[in-house]
Formats: sequence, structure tokens, C-alpha cells
Amino acid sequence: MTALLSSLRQICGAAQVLTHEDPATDLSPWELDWRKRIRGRALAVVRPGSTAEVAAVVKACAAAGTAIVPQGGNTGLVVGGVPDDTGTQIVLSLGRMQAVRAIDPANLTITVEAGCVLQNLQAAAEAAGFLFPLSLGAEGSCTIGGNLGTNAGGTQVLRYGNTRELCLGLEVVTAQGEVWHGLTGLRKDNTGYDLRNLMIGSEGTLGVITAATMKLYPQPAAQLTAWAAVPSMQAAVDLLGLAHQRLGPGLTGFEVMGQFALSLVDKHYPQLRVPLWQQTPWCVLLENSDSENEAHARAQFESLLEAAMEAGCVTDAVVAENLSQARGLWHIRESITLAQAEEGLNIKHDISIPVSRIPAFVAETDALLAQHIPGVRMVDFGHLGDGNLHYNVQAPAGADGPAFLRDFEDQVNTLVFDQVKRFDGSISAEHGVGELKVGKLPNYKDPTALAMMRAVKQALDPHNIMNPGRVLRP
Ligand code: FAD
Ligand code: 2HG
Ligand code: ZN
Repeated sequence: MTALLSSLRQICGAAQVLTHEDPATDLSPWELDWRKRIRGRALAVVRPGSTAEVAAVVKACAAAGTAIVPQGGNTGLVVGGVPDDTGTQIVLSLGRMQAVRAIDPANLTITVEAGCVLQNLQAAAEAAGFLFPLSLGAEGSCTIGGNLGTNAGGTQVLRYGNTRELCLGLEVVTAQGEVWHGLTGLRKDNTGYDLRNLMIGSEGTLGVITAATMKLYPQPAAQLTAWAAVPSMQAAVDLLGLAHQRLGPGLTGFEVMGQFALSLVDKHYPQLRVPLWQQTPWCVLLENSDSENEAHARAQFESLLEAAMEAGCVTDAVVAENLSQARGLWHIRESITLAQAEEGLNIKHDISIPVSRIPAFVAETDALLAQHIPGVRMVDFGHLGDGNLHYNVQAPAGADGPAFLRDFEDQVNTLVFDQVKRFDGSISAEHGVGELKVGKLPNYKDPTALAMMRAVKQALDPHNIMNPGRVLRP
């Protein structure tokens, strides 16, 4: 191990190889996952500054048989980006590789390094007069490499797609330490297997993404946000149908939020002034991005909301008057995760189900859980426009969080995932498998698909050094 550490120091510089040898160095930012569920212990945190350095690090680790855990902003929610507790794995942090390498306005593309923080990528696109639409609550600290690694979703998927659909090309260091120069900005390329899409969503188990060419879009001429009270989940689904009909491609956001989820924001962040939540079981946040002008967007929104009230799927609504009010409404939505963390340990699910079946799923599964754990509190919210619900389970009021997880997490996961299967859904819509769902995946994924995944893993990473034990267990 000493020989490996000294090679890594030679490759990246001594200051970029952090270890526990120095008791003054705190490795928690890289070893502890965002939800504080798991604290791993790394042999070292290695911070290369270039693709050539990444390749040399991977080669050195491959020669030593040392496992590598790629890491971006460490905001992942499924414990996929932190090391295990053996003290034998290295964390390969892409955090120093942040450059915007190129913008091609005519091709509508931007090429960035993997450690570029999502918010900085959005800002670079905006400075060039374009929109980079990927948007999520962690955008101030997650990286595009992590977004690609997890195929992140977020709040604009119903119009622009998830990270996979926003990516045109990748630069990747393979498990052997070779560099695949795949940074093409091509929208059409039928020359064989789709390696780019294989890498995206592979959660660091097949290689290290070092750079990416991403799509840019024109900025909308106007953007309006509305917040609507809806009487039931079925009403929210009906509102979604109306919004698709009336706004067409202008509908860029459609988020649902349950009353208890909003009550947590109100409790922990009262200054955010959550509207309408006390009078209704569900609220919906809608965004209309218009290619004409604000007056057109407002007229469209008002007519949509009028029709929705007539149809009985909206009981009350507010439309943001200006950008700062709109940001305030989005901030409430994005604060649910933090408010839930303030409330205590919880069980998260990021399931997807055909939109039409979500009302029945929620009604049935809520009832089953309540039967199983009297007093259980459901923190339901998410990207209804994509059929993606964060169906989160909070311990009964006053219960001990760690004891709740110990006693109920496995049963709750099984109950919810069995229901997801019954409703033809997926147990992960956007956060990925990581460590938290790896044990359950074989019960819910098609066995032939799993066998193909194993064959791919074996072919690309035969010595199992890339994030071992995540996504697939040996
Ligand atoms: P990390 O957490 O560092 O890593 C995540 C995974 O990707 C790990 O398996 C890691 O090994 C792998 N990885 C990281 N970098 C690379 C690389 N360069 N090459 C190969 N593999 C790599 N997710 C959503 O999808 N939608 C949301 O709306 C959303 N909202 C969130 C809100 C909050 C408040 C928080 C805390 C998280 C949220 N997330 C959401 C989850 C998280 O932000 C995303 O999964 C994000 O894509 C992770 O990026 P990261 O840079 O932090 O990656
Ligand atoms: C979101 O949509 C994220 O805000 C986080 O995916 C979801 O906290 C969660 O469960
Ligand atoms: Zn989400």
C-alpha cells in the first residue's frame, strides 16, 4: 500500500493525496454520505487535476488491485460515492477538474470537465446566451460527472429529459486506465454499441467519466411559475393532463407535494412561507416556459387554471408575479429534502410508475404501511410529470430514528418495492442503486437484464476494481 500511495503522490502531487496518516486531515467530506447513513474509511482520497492524471491513477490502482470509488460532489442519496469501511479503497475525487473546455453555439453544445459543479455549468451556458436545463436541489454542489454517473433527473425532465438525454459525448478513463476519447457533439452516430449510454447511469462501476459534451437549448422568452392546491392525487394527474394539452412543450415543470411534506418545510423553515398547504392534501408546482413573451405565458396559465378550477382539479392557486416570487416557490419545493433531514432519519424511495396508476398506488400503499406501522408519516412529493414519486417514509412522531430504521427499513422497502412491481414501476427512477438498493435489485429486475449487466461488468472491469459492490453484488 505504501508503494501505491507513493505512486499516487508522484502522479498527482503529494498535496492531492489525503490519508489518515495525517491526524489533522479530516476525510469526512469524502467518507460520510450526504444523508449521514454510512461513514466509510478510505485508504486515500486522490484528487487528480487532469484526464492524464486520472488515467495514471487508475493504472496504478489496477496494478495494485486496489478498488476505486469515483466521487463528484458527494450529494448522492443511495450511498454510491463513498468508500466501504475496510480502509482499502481509494476515493477518486473529480473535484479539481472543473474547466469548461468549449462552447459551440452553432452546434448547441458545451464541453465540460466532470468535476464542474452543475450550477457553474448552468451559469456558463447562461453567460453564452443558452439554457442548460438540468436542475436539481443539489445543483450548488453536485457535479456533472456525478449527474452522468447517476443519470440524474430533477425538475425539468418532462420537457428536456434526464441527464442521459442531455449528453452527446463522453471522455472516459476505463478500468484499465485507457482513455476513451468520445467527446463528440454528434446528434447522430450509428457506428455500433452505444457506449456513451452504457457509461451514463453506471454509478462509477464501469469507468471514470472525465469530461462530457452536453446539449444546450435556447433560453425561453418568459418563464412563469404557479402553485396550485389540488384536492387529491387523481386531481393532480388530471391537472397534468390539462397542462400538457394547454401548454404543450411550454410545460417544463410539474411537481407534486403532499401536505405532510410541506408541513415539514413550514415547521423547519417558517420564513419560507409555504402557501395554501394547510387547506389541501396536495399542492402542485407548475412551470410554463414560453417562447413568445410574458403576457402570452400569463394568459395561457390563467386560462389553464380557470379550466382546472371548473373541472374541479384545482381549488385555489397563486401565480408568481415576478422572478423572485417564482424562485421562492421553487425554493420551498427544493427544501423538502432538507426539512425531512431536520425531522430525523427516514426511508427514501425514488420510484417511478405510469402516471395514470399513481393515485391507486399511493392510496393502496399508504393503507398497507399504516396497517403495518401505526402512526407512520408519509413524506410524498416529486416529479409527477415524469411518474416519479419520492415516496418517503418518516418514523411516527416521537419515535427513535435509528431504532425505526433498524426495525422497519427492510420490511418497508420490501412492502413498497412489491407494490412498485405490482404497478409495473421501477424501484429507482433517478437516484440509482448504489449500496442502499443493491441487495433488493435482484428481486425486482428482469433476470436476463441482470445477467447482461453482469456480463458487461465482467467485460469492462474484469478485476472488479471500479466501485465494487455497487449496482451489482458479485
Ligand atoms: P456523487 O454523490 O459524488 O456520486 C454519485 C455516484 O456517481 C456514485 O456512484 C459515484 O461513484 C458516481 N460518480 C461520481 N462522479 C463520477 C464520475 N466522474 N465518473 C463516474 N462515476 C461517477 N438526484 C436526482 O436525480 N434528482 C433530484 O431532483 C435530486 N435532488 C437532490 C436534492 C438534494 C438536496 C440532494 C442532497 C440530492 C439530490 N439528488 C437528486 C441526488 C444527487 O444530487 C444526484 O444523484 C447527483 O447526480 C449526484 O452528483 P454528485 O456529483 O454529488 O455525485
Ligand atoms: C428531489 O426531487 C430529490 O428533491 C430528493 O430527488 C428526493 O429527498 C428526496 O427523497
Ligand atoms: Zn427527485
